[in-house]
Amino acid sequence: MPEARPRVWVSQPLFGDIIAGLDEHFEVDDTREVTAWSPAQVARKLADADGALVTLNERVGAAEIADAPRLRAVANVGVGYDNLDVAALRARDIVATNTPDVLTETTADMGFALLMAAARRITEGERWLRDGRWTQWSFDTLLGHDVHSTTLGILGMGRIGQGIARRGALGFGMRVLYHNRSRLPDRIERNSRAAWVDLDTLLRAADHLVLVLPYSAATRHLIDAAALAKMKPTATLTNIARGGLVDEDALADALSAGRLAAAALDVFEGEPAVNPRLLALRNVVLTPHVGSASLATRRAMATLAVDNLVAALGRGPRAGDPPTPIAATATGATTAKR
Ligand code: 8YV
Repeated sequence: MPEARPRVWVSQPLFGDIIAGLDEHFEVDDTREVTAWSPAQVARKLADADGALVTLNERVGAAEIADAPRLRAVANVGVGYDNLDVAALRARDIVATNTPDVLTETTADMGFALLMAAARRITEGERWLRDGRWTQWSFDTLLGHDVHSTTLGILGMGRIGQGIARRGALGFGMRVLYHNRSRLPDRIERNSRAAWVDLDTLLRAADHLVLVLPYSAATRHLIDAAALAKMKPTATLTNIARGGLVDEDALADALSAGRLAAAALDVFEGEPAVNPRLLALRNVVLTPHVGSASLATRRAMATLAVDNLVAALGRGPRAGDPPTPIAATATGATTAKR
């Protein structure tokens, strides 16, 4: 009897031609429409799967794998993996993989775009114009804050943080400071034109602060009222990492009281729901978690996730190639992982 092919579950529609690469190795249970799977539904899908390809929408933890005796690999489409309980997966010898590197430059582009949009009030200006409020050119319309020659602060100096640092230093003549739990080797600091400072100094010195650090229980609400109070009232805050890093009510307080000039948020604690206080503010740029959303990069992410699943389940021409396993030290306040 021929050996039964492993079964894999693909939790969301990705690119059909890329997901088709799974067909030659596996029985594929794919998903044709964007679906909000409940934890119980995720558990049911995993129950008879050997592997799964999931996105940030699906949490996979101890409860979801409790009745999944065959599960051997979970390939996350994304570099952030706070949706996976890596310890629970490891305890069951289930390989967990993510998609670093392929999204670095695209996500750094987006971080910089958001920083500029907040500093120069771009989306606010567009809304104002579309609302028909531009009736006369005036000298002081929508005065913003400079980006060039200012101090860029980066919190979490992984690959994406380094990409933002290079953009700031080389493209905009910015002084770049960063904070990371551990200081980076000299060579990386030199390449990024960035200097390590402690968190307090970073908050006080940055004209534009960008969050690019991993989210975990240890970093939840790292940017709270006390942290925001240390920032310059002329500063901007950009978050392209995970919404839970910021206490959104404290941010709304600071923005509405003029204690912070502007913010740009691509991620939200309860996404896709957005704190209504943020929606009501004019000095915050809001985008729907699209940091890595260029066509080329999303295709590269899907391809890498497929390759990871094939490799982790030991199939196909790449059988035995190492997948991209999630790093061994999965948590930590400001460890570079992105
Ligand atoms: C992904 C992201 O689109 O990579 C990440 O961590 O946040 C995004 O780039 C998302 O994870 C899709 O699952």
